[in-house]
Amino acid sequence: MDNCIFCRIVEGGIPAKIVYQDDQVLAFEDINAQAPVHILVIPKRHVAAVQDCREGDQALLGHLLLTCSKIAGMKNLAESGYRIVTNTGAESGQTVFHLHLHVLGGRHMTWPPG
Ligand code: IU
Repeated sequence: MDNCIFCRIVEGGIPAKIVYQDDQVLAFEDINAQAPVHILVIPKRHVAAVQDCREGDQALLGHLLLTCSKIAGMKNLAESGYRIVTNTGAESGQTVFHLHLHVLGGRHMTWPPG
């Protein structure tokens, strides 16, 4: 999508600190980190949010979650624990309307989130 900032990151038009990618997904450091580790995992194909996914996206959604787990391992978070978050819709706090999973770790997390 032309006006999507994460699509532009996928295309290389905007720089990002990429930590992992394959043919389907890209993972990069969040520019406004909320924890010592804060990585965004996105599909390379534009999908606005979870609610826009369909039956045919099952494998992609699973791959996104497994990529979060892979990144947690890369960042040595597997033992200490970490949080995976995806905001869906403006009321939830979603500000970029290209599906992304936040992987947050390296500090104690509280619950419930605000
Ligand atoms: P949200 O769940 O849609 O609110 O998360 C969007 C995230 O994207 C947020 O944490 C931003 O700091 C982050 N981000 C980024 O890493 N790079 C960008 O160019 C932009 C937003 I715009």
